[in-house]
Amino acid sequence: KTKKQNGYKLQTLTSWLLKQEQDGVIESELTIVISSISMACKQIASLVQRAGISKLIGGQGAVNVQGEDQKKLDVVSNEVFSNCLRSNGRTGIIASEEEDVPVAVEESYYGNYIVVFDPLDGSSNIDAAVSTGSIFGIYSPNDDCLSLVDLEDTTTLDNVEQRCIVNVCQPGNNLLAAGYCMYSSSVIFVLTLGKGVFSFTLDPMFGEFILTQENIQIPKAGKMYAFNEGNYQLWDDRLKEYIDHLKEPGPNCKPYSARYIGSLVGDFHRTLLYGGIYGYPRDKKSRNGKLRLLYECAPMSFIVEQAGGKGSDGQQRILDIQPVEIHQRVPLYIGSTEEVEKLEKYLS
Ligand code: AHM
Ligand code: MG
Repeated sequence: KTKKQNGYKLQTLTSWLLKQEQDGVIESELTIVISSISMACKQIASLVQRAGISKLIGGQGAVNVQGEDQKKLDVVSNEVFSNCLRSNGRTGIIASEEEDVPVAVEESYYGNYIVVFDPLDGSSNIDAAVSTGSIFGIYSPNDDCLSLVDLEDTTTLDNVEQRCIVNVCQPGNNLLAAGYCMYSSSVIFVLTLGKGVFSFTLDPMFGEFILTQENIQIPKAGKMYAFNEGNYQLWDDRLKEYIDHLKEPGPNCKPYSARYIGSLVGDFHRTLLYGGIYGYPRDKKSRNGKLRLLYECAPMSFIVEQAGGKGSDGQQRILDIQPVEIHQRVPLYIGSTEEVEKLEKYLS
């Protein structure tokens, strides 16, 4: 009887966060930051779902019925994310893929947390209604960094801007929380507070994220690989050998299956649930790969490690890398522990 009753008990993201707060996993202030992010994700989900229809009313580069310029969805998503974070009163600095430099939140609303995010990753998929996602990471301000900056020194960069850059450039090891929201056949919000990985599905009937998976563990190994093989000829020979091995693993072994959406959130989410490996390597043209350390690779690596997997640049743990600039790129290999370790052996 009790079991059946529990089956009907839906837990929302809000009530789950409050429980984490009660259990001492997070501070109440962080709950507010995460709630505002989930609010931004709900708004972006609705924008993404209506993308085709909005285009009919006024295409990009065109003027809509109110006479406003129609903006690209990634620009609008950035505004939605920034506005939610600026108005929560708990965020101090925000850094986005869409902004050249991190920005300080206006003093009246100033808080302590630093939020890094990619508001709409994989947006080239939008026109075909293929999965996209938002990615975020949350840090507390780094006091060591603050003391490095002479706030009286106006001869270098603008003070505020410099303070922001120094504060944001933290290794993934310092992350307090990270997550993503996938806009796909379902809208799924995946979150870690450094104690396991939890997933919430947006219930379109109630407009609430409902807890659907607790303590997600990535399979130790998995026979799916997700790389953009169109770049094969530009890759290092050792990487080519690794990929060739996946296709021809030996006489009695089945080859791996290729799966590639070209949308990090979607490719990562599948890898998290089914196991395998996702990779965006460096190549002859892009010496550091394509993906950004701060708001793509580090949050995803924090999540994968919390699920028992690995995130690597081929040599070292992504979370150990100290960023030197905001939009720094790094090669990324992420997924099941055994698969990432196998790749590291090939590259070493
Ligand atoms: P974006 O931040 O400009 O959207 O680019 C990131 C995306 C990832 O979602 C995806 O994994 C990758 O770029 C795909 O790149 P490619 O088309 O080179 O395979
Ligand atoms: Mg991106």
